[in-house]
Amino acid sequence: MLQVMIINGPNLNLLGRRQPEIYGEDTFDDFMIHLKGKFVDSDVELSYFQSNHEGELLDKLHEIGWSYDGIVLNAGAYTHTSVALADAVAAIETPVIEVHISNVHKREAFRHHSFLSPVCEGVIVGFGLRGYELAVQYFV
Ligand code: CA2
Repeated sequence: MLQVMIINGPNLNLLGRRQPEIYGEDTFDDFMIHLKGKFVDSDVELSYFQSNHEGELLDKLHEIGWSYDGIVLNAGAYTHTSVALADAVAAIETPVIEVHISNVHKREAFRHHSFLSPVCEGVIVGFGLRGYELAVQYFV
């Protein structure tokens, strides 16, 4: 059974509660039920972790980065600021797909740069929550 973890960074716990015009109307917990249903016949176990704290995101990458088969990472605003997260993604063995719900390239210039993209296996932006499904599909 493949082990794939979705990791969300800061403020993504607010999904479905604020700014639905950018991030949609679904909470992530509701979306996880939908996503698990999509892969029910696949040989994959999906798990989910969210934190607003950079150090906790680093700890989770270190914890699973040598045992899981895939990581789907939306590091939120840390994408644009965190050398530490980029170093962790580069250090671990598990391949990481970077996902963004919104098309960051259509937004403010500070969202156009990602410290993570150069160390990720691939990048999916702008497809809403569907991007997480596309990323999991890559690992299955
Ligand atoms: O588009 C994405 O997925 C982002 O990673 C979301 C981050 C943003 O800083 C990145 O530039 C792009 C922000 C997450 C905030 O999520 C919210 C969700 C609902 C309501 C308010 C914020």
